[in-house]
Amino acid sequence: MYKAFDESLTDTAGQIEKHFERVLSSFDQVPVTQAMAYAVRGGKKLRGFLVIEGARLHGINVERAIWPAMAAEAIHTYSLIHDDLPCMDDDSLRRGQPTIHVKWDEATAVLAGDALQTLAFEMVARPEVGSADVRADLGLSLARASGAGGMVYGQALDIAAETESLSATVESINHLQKHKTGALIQWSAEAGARLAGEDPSRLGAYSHALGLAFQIADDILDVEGDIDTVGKAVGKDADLGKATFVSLLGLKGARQRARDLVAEACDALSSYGKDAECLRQAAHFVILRQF
Ligand code: GRG
Repeated sequence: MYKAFDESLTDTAGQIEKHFERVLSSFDQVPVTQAMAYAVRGGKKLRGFLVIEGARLHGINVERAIWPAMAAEAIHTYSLIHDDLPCMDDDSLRRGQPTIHVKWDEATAVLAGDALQTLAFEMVARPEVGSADVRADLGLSLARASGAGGMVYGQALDIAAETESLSATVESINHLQKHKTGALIQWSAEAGARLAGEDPSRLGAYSHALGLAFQIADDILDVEGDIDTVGKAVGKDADLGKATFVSLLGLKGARQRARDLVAEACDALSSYGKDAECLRQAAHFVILRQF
């Protein structure tokens, strides 16, 4: 059932990795650039896939879409590197491999994250991406999605919530996750419409629901997944006494909410018809994934 999506996701991941190799090999090969190349390897590349698939829906070819796809993955990878640092989640394993501060050191991890963040803005500003208006729109929206009103805000709320789990509600977790993981997923899905200079609201509605379903699936994996398959430590939320969709809704309730969100995401694509089948399959994949 998920063949078209599976093939497409694998193919996209390969193309994104190849482009990263090309771009990163143009820098002096020092620990920070080696750490960047190591960090962008592996992972599902779901955000890059959303950019390329959303672009295809709007008639934009992969030669243009690959740059914002790399931007989404560069911001995502920077967030993972910094999130794994001892001052944040303190993780030693990511994608089944040692994290950057473990394989190199903390300074290299901070700098590799910083440089991936700035690389993302270089990627959307490249002339191959489109007109100056399109590039400015992509850069502005990416800054908003990833910065103090987006992902960083969500991360700050998450850190604060570690000490305030008693007051957490489904609404407050929705708000936190909408920013922490949702904002970049939403930017990724909307980028294709932005590349075409078109209204991103249908892809926005799709990815808003998708982002929340993704996070619920992540909370479920933290409870039910095993370290070898997930590729990172599991059971951390419960150990820290953190409020999650699972702790608030229970496993059954969280699964049902995720299924409802997937249905909502698919409904938002109805006007695209059959062309959006791959994005619908992506929504189903997000809650069935094991890693
Ligand atoms: C440090 C500014 C800053 C932000 C960090 C998103 C985030 C904010 C931290 C990541 C922590 C985390 C594990 C969140 C759960 C959701 C998530 C982003 C999972 C990992 O994403 P996948 O499954 O990873 O897409 P791959 O490895 O496939 O790329």
